[in-house]
Amino acid sequence: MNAYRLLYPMRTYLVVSGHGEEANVMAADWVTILSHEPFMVGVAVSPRRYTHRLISKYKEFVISVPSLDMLRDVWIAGTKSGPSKLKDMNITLVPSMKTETPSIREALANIECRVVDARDYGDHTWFVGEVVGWSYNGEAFKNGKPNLKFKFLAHAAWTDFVTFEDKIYKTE
Ligand code: FMN
Repeated sequence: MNAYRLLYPMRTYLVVSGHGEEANVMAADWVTILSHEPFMVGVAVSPRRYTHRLISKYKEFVISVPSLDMLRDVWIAGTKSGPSKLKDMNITLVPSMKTETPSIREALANIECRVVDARDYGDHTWFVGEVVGWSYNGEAFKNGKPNLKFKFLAHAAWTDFVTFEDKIYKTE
């Protein structure tokens, strides 16, 4: 068993890179918030990914938040390589607010990033993005928090995905 699975379940995201004919989408679990002000996020991308080439070239990426309803597309994004996979997917790429890299209309949110740092750690590159724009489904993020009815996606093991129970446990 891969020891990194001890950190699972993890959320699964889509990373959009490139634009026009070169636009590409891959699945990524290894995504995190790094700073609130300014808002910065990081994603670990293997140099073997087509996405790595596109982020390195354009210095931008968009983190899209899929729902369980997008699982088929997430799986294609995470198992096929290069922009040709988009013709097998049911997503619509739409212009972003601030980046040339497009957003995904069907996603619950799109977080537009400009690369401010890229550093290799072992077999992945850690791309740090400053968030320059975002868009989201207002029903999926009502009253400033995620609405769990929208089935936010998480990853348990290679082919196994889960979503959150629609129940809130309060601390007080
Ligand atoms: N690859 C990474 O480099 N980083 C990740 O965080 C990552 N997470 C993944 C999560 C899931 C659920 C799946 C299915 C795959 C993940 N991958 C990750 C693998 C890439 O998504 C996969 O190699 C993809 O085919 C790369 O596409 P590309 O070559 O078009 O960029």
